[in-house]
Amino acid sequence: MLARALGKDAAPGTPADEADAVGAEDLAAAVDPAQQRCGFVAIVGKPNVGKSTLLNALVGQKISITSRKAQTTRHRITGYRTVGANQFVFVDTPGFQTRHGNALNRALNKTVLGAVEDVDLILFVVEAGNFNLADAKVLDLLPSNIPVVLLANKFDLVHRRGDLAPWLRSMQERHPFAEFVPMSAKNTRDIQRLFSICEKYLPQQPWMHDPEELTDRSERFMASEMVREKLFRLTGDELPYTSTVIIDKFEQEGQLKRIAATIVVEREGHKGMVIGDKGEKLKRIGTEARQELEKLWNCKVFLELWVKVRSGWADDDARVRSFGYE
Ligand SMILES: Nc1nc2c(ncn2[C@@H]2O[C@H](COP(=O)(O)OP(=O)(O)OP(=O)(O)O)[C@@H](O)[C@H]2O)c(=O)[nH]1
Ligand SMILES: [Mg+2]
Repeated sequence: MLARALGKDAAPGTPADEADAVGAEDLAAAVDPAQQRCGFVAIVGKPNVGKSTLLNALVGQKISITSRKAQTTRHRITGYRTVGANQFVFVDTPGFQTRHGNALNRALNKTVLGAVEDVDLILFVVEAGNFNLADAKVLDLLPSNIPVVLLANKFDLVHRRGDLAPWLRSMQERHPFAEFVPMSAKNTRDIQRLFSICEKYLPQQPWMHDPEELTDRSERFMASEMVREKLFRLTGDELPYTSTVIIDKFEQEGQLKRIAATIVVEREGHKGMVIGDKGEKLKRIGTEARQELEKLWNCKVFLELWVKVRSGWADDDARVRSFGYE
């Protein structure tokens, strides 16, 4: 189980010293199970609208990787947060792919469809003031029996805020949204406000997770994702879509985690781009991923990276599955 770092289990926005004073065990003991509420909140939208940034802010710790490039998230990633009597199970999803129909994109879209079934609330994320065909395709997928909140993210980038009123009215005609929330996933106050908007949709039922628990994802998964994030952030545009990361070794030696991972790319030319001049790029990817993992786990990490070419993996259903995509 990947546990929450100390001091992160209190209500969002609570100063760290107060957070420490209310430990997770106290919290669990203090809330009568008859009063507890617990439910699933799915975060969906087209690529790059800020879904994972939002998940991390809601969970209070970085568990889902983010980047300026589309197709960053490739899995359903669940993050937990308990605030007062309410336990939220947030579900981050890949951006819904409408461009290419290769095996990887089909797997990503299957993941999105699976994630919106049986949830209590859907946060449909768009960029404030924008709505195009890619957004419309996601909206079409949403089940009609689940409440949907329109989350107009990146509100900080909207210069003429007065223009948003007619846009919101036009959105009202597209779907019977339960609520409209213009906000920024990077703004703490907005995140706090979002908790109070979402809590009423949680059914009254005992919590499903220890309040200290953070995510359903394993440490191995986190390791491969952090490497992939650095690969996304530190390489050119063409590379991310055709590369993936697999973990070859994950060993615990006392307080040290020893990890070996392979970055899989599609072409020989891509290999050079990942390795860089005199291995500089690969070294930087490794260093930044290691630092991120040490912060997440609060322990020392030894990370060894390799690069391998597997032509056409993203077009090959069996290979896409073998690399851990649904
Ligand atoms: N200005 C601004 N940028 C934001 C906000 N939220 C997210 N971003 C940025 O938007 C980019 C995409 O964020 P992600 O969280 O990776 O987006 P995503 O929807 O998860 O993307 P995919 O996983 O590829 O579908 C990143 O560069 C974020 O820093 C926001 O509220 N304001
Ligand atoms: Mg994402």
